Amino acid sequence: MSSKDQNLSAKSLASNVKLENAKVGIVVSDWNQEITHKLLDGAIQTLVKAGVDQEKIKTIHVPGAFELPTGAKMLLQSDKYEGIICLGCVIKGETKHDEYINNAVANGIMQLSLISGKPVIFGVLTPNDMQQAIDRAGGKHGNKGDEAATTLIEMIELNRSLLTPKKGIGY
Ligand code: INI
Repeated sequence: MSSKDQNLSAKSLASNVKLENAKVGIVVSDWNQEITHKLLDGAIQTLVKAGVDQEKIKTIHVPGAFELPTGAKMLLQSDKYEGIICLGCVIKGETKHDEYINNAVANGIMQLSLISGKPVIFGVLTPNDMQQAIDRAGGKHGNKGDEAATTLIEMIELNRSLLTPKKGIGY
């Protein structure tokens, strides 16, 4: 189903996952902040709803989406967080600027996640125009920040389930 017909937060709203005792980081880009701060609100709301203590959510701000991977790396280096959400909004312009930023950010976030072994979630909108961004930041297509938080919760749960030694398994 294309996003044209889909509320992208439907999955998040249906989720009953609970996450106890988690410390998580959020990196938010302040470029297009009328959008990205709505993504931030959605992410925090979903984390809190899932049982994450608001005081255990560390939010840092970076100037633009291009700086998201560096911000995420700074949080990961502190070794305090089980996972990170990166939030941004890169709106298509007249040049290919957006493509360079989006590719670099997606690659940077994936590399960080693979190298750290921790979830680093790509919560970056890549719309063609401001209306598409509004639709995905609490508008008719839901809130991508909410969706990113649900993905983080599921990935932390998965990581915990694999790290916790199970009785009777000798390896
Ligand atoms: N950063 C964004 O997050 N969104 C944009 O739409 C955007 N545009 O359009 O240029 C943008 N540019 C800034 C970029 O992310 C870096 O902050 C800048 O290039 C400095 O490294």
